[in-house]
Amino acid sequence: MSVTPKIISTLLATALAASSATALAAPVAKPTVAEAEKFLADADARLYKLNTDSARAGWVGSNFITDDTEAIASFFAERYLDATGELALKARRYNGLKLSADDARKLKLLQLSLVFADPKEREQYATLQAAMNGAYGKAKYCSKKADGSDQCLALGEMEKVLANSRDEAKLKEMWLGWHAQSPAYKQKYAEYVELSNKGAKQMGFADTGAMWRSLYDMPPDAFAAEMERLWQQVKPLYESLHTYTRYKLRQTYGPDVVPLTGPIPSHLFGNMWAQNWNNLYPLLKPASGASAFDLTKVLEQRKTDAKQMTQYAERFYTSLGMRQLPASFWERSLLTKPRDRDVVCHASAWTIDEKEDVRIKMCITPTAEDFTVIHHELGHIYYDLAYSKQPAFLFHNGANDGFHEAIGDTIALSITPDYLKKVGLMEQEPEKDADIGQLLERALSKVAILPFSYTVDKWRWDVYAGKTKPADYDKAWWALREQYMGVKRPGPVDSGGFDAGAKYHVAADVPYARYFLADMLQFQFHRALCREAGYTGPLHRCSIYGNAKAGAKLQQMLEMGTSKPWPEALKAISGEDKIDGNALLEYFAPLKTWLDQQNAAFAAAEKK
Ligand code: X8Z
Ligand code: ZN
Repeated sequence: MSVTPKIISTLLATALAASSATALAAPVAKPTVAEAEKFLADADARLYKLNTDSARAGWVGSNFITDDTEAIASFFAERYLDATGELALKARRYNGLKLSADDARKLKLLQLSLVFADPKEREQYATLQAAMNGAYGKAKYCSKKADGSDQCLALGEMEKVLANSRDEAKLKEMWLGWHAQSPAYKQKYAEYVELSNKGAKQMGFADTGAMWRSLYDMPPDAFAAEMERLWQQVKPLYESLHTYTRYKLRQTYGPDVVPLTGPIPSHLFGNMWAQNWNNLYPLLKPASGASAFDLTKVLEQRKTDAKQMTQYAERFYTSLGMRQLPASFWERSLLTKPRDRDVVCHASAWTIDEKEDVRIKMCITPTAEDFTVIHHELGHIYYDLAYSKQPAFLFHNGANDGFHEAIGDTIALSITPDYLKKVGLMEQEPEKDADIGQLLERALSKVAILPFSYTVDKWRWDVYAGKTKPADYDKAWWALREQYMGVKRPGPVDSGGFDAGAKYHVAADVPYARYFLADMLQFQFHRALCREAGYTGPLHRCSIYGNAKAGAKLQQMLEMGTSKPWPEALKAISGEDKIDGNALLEYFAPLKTWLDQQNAAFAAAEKK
């Protein structure tokens, strides 16, 4: 399933046609196993067909944002919702029958859907979703230049300033400029939340947040407790990184901008959402033990184009024994930002027909960050291709959504200096003492994101539960950012604001806990695949590039799709059956020791 329709199919569904409501009300005989089997086979075939139509329309809607394509995308999304809702209700009839394990799982998956009793509400829900997606893709910050002319900047341009500038006033302007766009669709979001909750309640969930938390083969409360357990495991590492970053930011921006205690202003982290601090590496790198190598510089100097960037990633997967990407991938993907039209640039992976027609949509630039993101996106694609062998469409999905997000990141953990040397991107011999620098750079994306990826949905769970009302959206958002991330808004918090909506996944209603889980899982996968490859050294130096044995192990799990509960998939690759932060902590252990030493020295110096 492609990223977008997958969300629709598993999470958001749907409508109850009036006719099926009537049919359900009539007394019916107890169904047989044979009837259930036929129902499931028919449902699978019907959803498969509708999914293809909806994926195609969604692709066009995100690639050419106009009122017409938005209407077409929402039309097909709605038809899909209609079917998933109807089938979710009908599926209840077969609960309690003695079915095969596969069929019992299909029956359960079918019932994880929204159900709209009123077709008008379903239509409104799909319309709002397409409209918010379009609004996010089109949003621009416009200001007057010195000569009086208007200058309008798209998100990508503002992100570039945040990544590279150290001019505090400029950073603040970009940050506030982007966050001034989302209030335009705040009202729509609030309405959408109400509708979505109605759909979740029809299906017996407390609200949409509870339905999201039910997607992990455990009760929703148990899932929330798991998330908290995982956060507590990794929190000390985050705190060490945050403390070290504070000292370095104080040196750069001064004590008036960066306080000694309390939250740090959010616009100083090199990223619009302060979720990835990679761009701060030049400020933060160790005085010794830092690699002089700069991948962005090499990619720029060589004028590496978007297709070549993608080919580097493809070659990693084929080195593991996986297939080449189909020719249609290269013909149909969008790899660069078009000059003449609005598109949703946020990277995504799609499968249109659940077979060979796979594509990505990404505005690739020659940077180290995009080099990683392209490996991430192809992870989705290779997962899609692998589980397309599952006969049932209902099993065409990741073991859970965290698995889907973790595959490409697992591969990207193997982008080590040795690997870059092997593929000719690094000319000199990799330094042997650059471990701390390398680990710090990784931590700036993998550790920095942890409280962010935990709390995006913590915020939404409360919004969907009705605990956070629209007038308090920003108050609650910033309370979480301050408490967990230690960052604050670079300006007053306003009851009319909608800062959460400045994040793609909120505007497009894509759940986010998946990235938190993926952060843990990718280190578990990496450790398991390195072991499979016979590697015994420190985890951060391991690259599985070219190792067919590790590739086969990964492929075997990918082919399972969502046919089994996720602990079985995790067992197949790692022997473990719990998502756990210990592999991540093991990977970063040398860095944790180093950070704590640095922080102790900084604290002593502050005291003097
Ligand atoms: O959205 C993404 C991917 C597409 S699934 C590019 N990521 C999250 C984000 O950008 O917020 C990857 C890491 C977190
Ligand atoms: Zn992804």
